[in-house]
Order: sequence, then structure tokens, then C-alpha cells
Amino acid sequence: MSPGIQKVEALDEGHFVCVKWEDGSESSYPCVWLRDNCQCPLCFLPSAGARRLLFEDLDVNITVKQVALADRKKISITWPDEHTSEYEAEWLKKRCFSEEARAVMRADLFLPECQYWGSDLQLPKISFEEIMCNDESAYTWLCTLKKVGIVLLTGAATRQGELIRLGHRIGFLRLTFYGPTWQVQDKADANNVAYTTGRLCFHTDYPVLQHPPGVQFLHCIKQTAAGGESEVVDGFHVSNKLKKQNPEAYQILSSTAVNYVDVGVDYCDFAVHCKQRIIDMDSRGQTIRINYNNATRDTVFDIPAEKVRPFYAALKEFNDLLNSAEHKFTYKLKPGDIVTFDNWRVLHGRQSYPSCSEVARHLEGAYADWDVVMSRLRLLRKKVLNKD
Ligand code: OGA
Ligand code: NM2
Ligand code: ZN
Ligand code: ZN
Repeated sequence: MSPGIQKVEALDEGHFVCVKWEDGSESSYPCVWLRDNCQCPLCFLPSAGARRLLFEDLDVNITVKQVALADRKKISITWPDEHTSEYEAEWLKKRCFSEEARAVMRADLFLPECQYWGSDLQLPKISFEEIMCNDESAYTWLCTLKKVGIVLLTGAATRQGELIRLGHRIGFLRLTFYGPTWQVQDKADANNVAYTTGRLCFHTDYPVLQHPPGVQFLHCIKQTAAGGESEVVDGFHVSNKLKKQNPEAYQILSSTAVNYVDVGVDYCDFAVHCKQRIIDMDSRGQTIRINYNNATRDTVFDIPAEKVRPFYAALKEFNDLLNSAEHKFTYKLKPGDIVTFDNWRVLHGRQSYPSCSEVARHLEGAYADWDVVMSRLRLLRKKVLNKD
């Protein structure tokens, strides 16, 4: 329960409305924002939870004509054109513009908490059937996936189709040129290096796509006796280390756009090209996505010749850090395991295994977008905690 309102007044020549709460705190709301967010049926469509008010009809210099307090739980504003708006105390409190209130709202919406790990990773494990039928378990799974970046689901059937079920559980999977789900096994005339028995060094999948898949699922259906171990590393943790240890290498990798290419036929024929920075950061310098697959990095490299060697040197530094014993975690998937991980953060690899005439190892893979996964997480949270 949010506190009631003690007092409300217009400030700064009617450009702000100041709310004094019963607990003594104060919140100040810009009038243009209040008018923009009028909740009346003319200005807002509740069935869509969306604004009906057109931007053309908003006066960005608007001031209040009159503001009044109704029973400590609501304020009402009369605008110069006599339009009136009402705002509930709880609604206003949630949208307070203070630094602290915005941090709370941000944390609630985006779950930015991130737990770094290295070779000491305690790989989180949950039963596949549990997350499929129990909302609390599914919520725990997705929260851990967001925070740690990797969760192993155990006890799935050892046949194809389990990832389709998992896709239905969250909403839907991300279709790519490799199909709705794809089979990682040794293939003749492989259209991707993943479809061989070779070692895969640390990579994120599909940096050749403008918006690489946020989440990856790998379901082990069959595992080879010798080789085929999996490796993972926390790319955010390592890129932060690189920034400290070698700021210049970090600067190069976070500013150089690398060409990626993928040409072939699978779900349909494709000729995909894209330029991505290997370390993507936001406006505050925080690493938000790693885009690195050495296999699909193009031979075409659209940078001036003199910048090429420094780039390789920087990538070598990063690659070495990824592979350091301190950072990488090695495990081996068992039939029935489904590893789920943040493909924007966690780089993965596999050791080679002997080639043989029969299929000795078979993983089924699929992708999902973070938008879909986070949407399911929020809905599960509401259901589990019974809050809004
Ligand atoms: C892939 C991949 C891992 C493995 O298919 O992109 O990383 O263990 N596979 O085969
Ligand atoms: N597969 C596994 O970036 C990549 O090519 C990753 C994608 C073939 C769907 C591999
Ligand atoms: Zn209105
Ligand atoms: Zn991969």
C-alpha cells in the first residue's frame, strides 16, 4: 500500500505539480507529462493499455489551471481548456521521478542484476518436467537464466521435439535460416562448422544476424563417449576484465565493426551479411552483448589496412582471457539435458570428438528472443507473487 497524499500544489508557474505524501516525502511531476498521461477515456484506451492522445494534440508548454486533492487517494487537475484529469496516489507514487524511485522501477521491469562467474560456476540445475508444469519452478528458471546467464534443465525425453514444447511454454521460438529447431550432428557437406565433429572455440551464435538470438537452448539427445565436452564462459565478466587490464584492446573491440557472413541453404536459401562490434556497449559503457563467432567472421574486413593488426592483437587478448582456466567452465551434457543460456552474454564451445559412420552425438538446438523470455518471466512473476 502506498501512502496517502497530504497536500498537492502547483509549482514553477504551473509547470510542475508537487505531491506531498503522508510519510513526509515529496514527488514533483512535470505538467506536460501529466497531461500526456491523462487516464480519461478520451486520452487513454484501457483495453489496450495505450495512449489515445495524439502528440499533435499535446501542448508541450502546458501549465495547470487548477489542482485539487480528492480524499487523499487521488488528485484532479483542470487544464486551461477545461479538460480534467485524475491520477490515483498509487499510480503517481510508482511513477515518481526521483533517482531512487526510478531505480526501483527499472529493477522491477528489467531485472538488471547480474551475477558474474568463472570456473567456479555452480551450474544451476532444474528438472525439465518441473518447469514445464510448475509456474514457480518456471519463474525460478527464467530469473536464474537472466541473472546467472545459464541454467541446465534435466530429465527431458531423449527424442526430438522437447524444445518445441519448451517454446510453447515460454510463447514461441525464434525462427532462423537453420529452421525452427536445428540438429547439431556430424553432417556430410555441412553448411555450418557446428555440424562437424570439430572443436568449436568460444562463440556466440549467429552474430551475422542484425539482432542475434538472445537465448539459446541445446537439448542433448545422444552423447559421444569420447570428447564432445561443453565449455562456457561469462562474456560480460571477461569483457569487464579486459576493460581493466587492456583498455585499448577493449576500445578496439567495442568500436570496430566486424563483417560477418553466412551463405548457404537450410530452412531456405540464404545470403546473410552483417557488421557487428564484438563487444557491444550501451551509452553508459556497460557491455550489453557479445557478438563473436570466429567461424562466420568474414574474409571481407571493411576497415583501413593499418587498423587490421591492432584489431587482431585486441581479439587475441580477448580470446586468451575467455580461454583462461580462471574463467572457463567445462561440463559434459548427458542425454536428457537441456542447457539454456544467454546467447548475448555467455560464449560457448565444444571439444572435438571422433568422427564415425553412425551418428555418435546429437543435440537439438533452438533460439528464443529475450523479449519473449522476459515477457513470460513477468507474467509468471505476477502469477506466482500475485502482484502487478
Ligand atoms: C552450435 C554449438 C555446441 C555443441 O551448434 O552452435 O555451439 O556442443 N554446439 O555441439
Ligand atoms: N547453428 C548452430 O553463428 C552461427 O553460425 C552459429 C548456428 C548452425 C544454428 C551456429
Ligand atoms: Zn483526458
Ligand atoms: Zn554455438
